[in-house]
Amino acid sequence: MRTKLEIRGVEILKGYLDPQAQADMVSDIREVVRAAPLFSPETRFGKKMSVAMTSAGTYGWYTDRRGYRYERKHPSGVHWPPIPERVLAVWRDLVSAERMPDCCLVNFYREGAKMGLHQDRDEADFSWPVLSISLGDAARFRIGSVERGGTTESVWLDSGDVCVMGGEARLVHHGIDKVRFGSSSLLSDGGRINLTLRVVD
Ligand code: MD6
Ligand code: FE
Repeated sequence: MRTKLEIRGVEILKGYLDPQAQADMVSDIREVVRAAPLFSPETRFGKKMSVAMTSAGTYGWYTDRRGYRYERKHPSGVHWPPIPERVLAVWRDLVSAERMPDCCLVNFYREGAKMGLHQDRDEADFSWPVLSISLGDAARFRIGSVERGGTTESVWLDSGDVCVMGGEARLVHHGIDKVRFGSSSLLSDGGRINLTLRVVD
């Protein structure tokens, strides 16, 4: 069942994708990963991220000691594959049919992976929301404020949930505390995929 939740201006659409739509999207992502293999980059502080990632679209998000940025090519030198049509359809339905996202970042969480509190602010234009799609194991998503520090609230994101971070909430701090590894049967070897769609420039 689809239900809607709002936490600190972040919209969470529980159960947006039904199980068949989730499985179809996983096969789309497997194709993206075949063209642009997952890698675990280093943060600008030189620490290897626990999350593995890749991207689709005109730009891919990238990080190393030179900092966080968008790149037109995968580290192997190939262009990022196109954003799958079924992924774009979610954006079209919930954000806009006029402006498509430039980047679909694919984050893959293996056992023990997490993501610290951060803001999505490497884009040139914050007037567009960031939309995320969760697939596979459940994860505890923490939401803070636009400013650093202060209190936070958390919510469990399950497979098929979609999250829209726009308007006043576009720059709130957020992160993944932990993944309940093996809680979903969508991915045969367990783990969690999160897709984030952004307008970059
Ligand atoms: C994740 N998500 O769910 C990490 N960013 O694995 C994000 O960092 C995120 O879910 C911007 C908007 C929505 C998100
Ligand atoms: Fe983020």
